[in-house]
Amino acid sequence: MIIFTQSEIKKSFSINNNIMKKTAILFTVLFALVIISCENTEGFVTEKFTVYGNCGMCKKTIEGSLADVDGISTAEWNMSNDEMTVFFDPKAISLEDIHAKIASVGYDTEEEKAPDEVYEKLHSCCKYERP
Ligand SMILES: [Cu+2]
Repeated sequence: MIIFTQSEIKKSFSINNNIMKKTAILFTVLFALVIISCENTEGFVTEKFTVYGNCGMCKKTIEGSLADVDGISTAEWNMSNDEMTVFFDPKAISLEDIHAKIASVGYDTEEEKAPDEVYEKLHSCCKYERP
């Protein structure tokens, strides 16, 4: 027969209690991190405009020009109709700057023409018909 002394029982309870507390703290921290990592997109706007291009490689380059840019949440280019959709914070980046960034990697937008020398360096299958 196993006999626990009162102090042993107390000890085992307090260890359990400690583990529970630690678990609770861990979950609180994880929950807070999840909330913090959710981007606050208050004030963001969606703009749609034309970007000229051809293929999936163009898509990668066009969308890549706006990846990891401060203030831009999502950027998607539709290969079938040349339509660009950008969800961004106009307080952090202007629409003109967005056009300029796309043009800088070789793609003409309806507002901004890409530099000829950058366009010339595009892969042959990506040399879209310039507007
Ligand atoms: Cu292409």
